Amino acid sequence: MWESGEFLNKIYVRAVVILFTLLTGCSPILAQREMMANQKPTQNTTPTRPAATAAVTPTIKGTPGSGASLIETRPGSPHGSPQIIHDQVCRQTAAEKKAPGGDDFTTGRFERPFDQNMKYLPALDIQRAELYRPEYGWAYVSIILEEAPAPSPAVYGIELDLNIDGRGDYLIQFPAPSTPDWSESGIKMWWDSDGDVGGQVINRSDRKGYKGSGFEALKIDSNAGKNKGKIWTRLTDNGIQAAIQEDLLGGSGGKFTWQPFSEGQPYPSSQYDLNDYYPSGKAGSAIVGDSDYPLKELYAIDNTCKGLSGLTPSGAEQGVCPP
Ligand SMILES: [Ca+2]
Ligand SMILES: [Ca+2]
Ligand SMILES: [Ca+2]
Ligand SMILES: [Ca+2]
Repeated sequence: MWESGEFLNKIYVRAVVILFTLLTGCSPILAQREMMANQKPTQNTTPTRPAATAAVTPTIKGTPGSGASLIETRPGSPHGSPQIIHDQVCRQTAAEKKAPGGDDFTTGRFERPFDQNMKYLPALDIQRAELYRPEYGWAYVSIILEEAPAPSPAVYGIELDLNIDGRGDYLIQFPAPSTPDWSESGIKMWWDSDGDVGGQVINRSDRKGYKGSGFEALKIDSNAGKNKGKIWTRLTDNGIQAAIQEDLLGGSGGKFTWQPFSEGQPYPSSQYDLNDYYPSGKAGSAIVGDSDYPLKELYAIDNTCKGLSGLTPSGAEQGVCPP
């Protein structure tokens, strides 16, 4: 649970906002959805919006009632067919100190499992990610790597966009778990409370740089005992599986995008989106022939495209994996 004072305060503020919304008939979220619904399905347009839009507010449901709920309080094992995201791997081109492709700084797609000397880091190289949503209150994300995950300070994680506006809402970070049993060691979840992640130009690098707060609110910090029980991790073959309570994702019918990542050392959550914070020349590039090659300040990082869950793509969603 959130701290009760903070939680009550949020309830009060939300109640006032909802009352105001009902009175005025003006809902920023609805307006946003309508705007998305009315967008023509063009792939390459990138709307420019002010830095701050309505932030998604974390919602927390009450503890399952006695005997009335199927929600399990501990994760189990996923079943059913996962949604799969395939990612570029760099093993074949590692000797040439380059990524074969899949690195596009402008759109925030990183394929940089290399150190600053362009030495290959297979423990950071994501080859596949999977999302299972088998009900019973949990979603499961698997990150499969070219090699067993690296120990701390490396972190792995998932960026979540809960209203699919291109601005990440939650940033989940965890170290490689030490065993195949579910544990909660070192798990953090950051929230962008003021909606400025993504900068001035959503889903694209901001040419003038980024001065915002990124993900600034720490909502889950398992080692400090803050909001435990909601995210767990375990070691799998060459990878990590995370279990996320679906309450955090809008429930079993929740719609969101999910983007797994790996980082050799955690980039501060305040620097997200990283392709807004770092100018391309300072970030460097993993693509030979690119004028920014080799990697400079933004290195030892990999991510996938954004998977869309809970709805069929209309073509209007930007920055998501191709259907
Ligand atoms: Ca990769
Ligand atoms: Ca968002
Ligand atoms: Ca941006
Ligand atoms: Ca922020």
